[in-house]
Amino acid sequence: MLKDIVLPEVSDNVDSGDVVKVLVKVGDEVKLDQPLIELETDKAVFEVPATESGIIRELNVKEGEKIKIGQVIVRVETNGTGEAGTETKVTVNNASEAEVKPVTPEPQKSEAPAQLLQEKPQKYESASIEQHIDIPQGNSPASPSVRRLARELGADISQVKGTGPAGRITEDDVKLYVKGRMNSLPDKSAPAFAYRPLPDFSKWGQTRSEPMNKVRVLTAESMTYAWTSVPMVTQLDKSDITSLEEFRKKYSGEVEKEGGKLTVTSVLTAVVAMALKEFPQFNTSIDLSRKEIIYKEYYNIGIAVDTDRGLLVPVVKNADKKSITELSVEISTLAEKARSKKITPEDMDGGNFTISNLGGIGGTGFTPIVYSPQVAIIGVSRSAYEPVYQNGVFVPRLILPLSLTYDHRIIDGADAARFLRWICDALENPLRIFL
Ligand code: CAO
Repeated sequence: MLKDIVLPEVSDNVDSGDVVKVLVKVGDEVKLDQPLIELETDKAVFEVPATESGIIRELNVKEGEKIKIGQVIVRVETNGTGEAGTETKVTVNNASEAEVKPVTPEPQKSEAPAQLLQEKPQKYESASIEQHIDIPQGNSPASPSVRRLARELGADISQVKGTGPAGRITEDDVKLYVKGRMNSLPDKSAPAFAYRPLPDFSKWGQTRSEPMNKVRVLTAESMTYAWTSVPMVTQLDKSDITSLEEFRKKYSGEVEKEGGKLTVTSVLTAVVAMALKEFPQFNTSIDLSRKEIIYKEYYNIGIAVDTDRGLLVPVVKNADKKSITELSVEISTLAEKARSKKITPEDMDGGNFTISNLGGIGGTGFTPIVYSPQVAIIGVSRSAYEPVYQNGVFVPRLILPLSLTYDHRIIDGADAARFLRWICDALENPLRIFL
């Protein structure tokens, strides 16, 4: 038997809507509740479900057409059990709230058994809103099928620019967005950093080319990634390490007996581990895909080591649990392993924060690059005696220049200033470390 499926009452004050998409065709077998069309009204875009199951024999609507409540959408050939007869009212309250409510079915002259007529309203009561209606949210007006497509393709619909009427996102917009994403993925066969064609240098003189080693390629990739994706700021400060130098001289022999070298690097590693506990946002990573901050409750400090192959960054694991002697021994061991090519990937994994000490070489200051996904790095330059004005006179004090580069997406300038000052204070009062 042929039955009409009509556009049900949608909402108060809404008597018609535009067909955005027709989801079925003649000959399709549709099931009860299966979406037939997407309809757009002033209030929402939603799917209109089938109120009958059967085979579609007539399709009476077209995309772009305006249809009225009660207008026949399709005629279906049912199996004659007569599940029909229920008039469905789809209520759309506003753009953030919607519900599907049945109107109490009135017995029609159809042959529907009473039992089925009673079951049907329950079915609509329990149906989830998303099953039937997908309300445009925020700045991403899109129909349910477009949203579904975006979900299937793993695209974040809020990132897709709509080109349809009133900025509505179309299927093509989603496909174009996904295509763009695919094209912007790095070509695995090429280094993941941008390069431009070079001029022919031999025009100006003799040249020589040699392949970049693995360390150089990886350094170039990670530095380019960090430089181009992380908004960084560098905070500068100075620490008076005159007392620390006395401490270092006094105990360096003892540490040496244990196989380590007591330098500003090992003391700073202990201080940084403590500082990260005081300032947890420096011990994080950002997950932009989820808009989340990942706080780490372990304190692994990377130490930049200058090797003849290039820069390597072995990691002192759980630095907060180690004495300064242990840290000194471990840093000496890791630096030696890095320089003698014995370092393993595990030795370099899992760092949360990096220390780059160039002071052994020289320099009065530099701005290191954050080793993303870490969010901060501290640079150490060469300490030198400077005249410091104290109690009316200039006195010679050993001053250590420090530079803290941080990811400004997660760390504010004031926090960076406080963090670096905390470190400077701790170095100025080495006994504080043992409190
Ligand atoms: N100011 C003054 N002197 C310093 C100093 C500083 N900031 N840091 C170290 N020194 C001194 C040490 O006390 C030591 O002096 P002595 O030989 O008289 O005892 C000497 O410089 C050499 O120290 P070191 O290099 O053997 O030991 P360290 O713990 O200071 O450093 C390491 C270890 C691995 C960090 C260092 O060897 C290294 O490789 N530094 C380069 C890091 C780098 O390349 N960074 C740039 C990365 S790009 O951002």
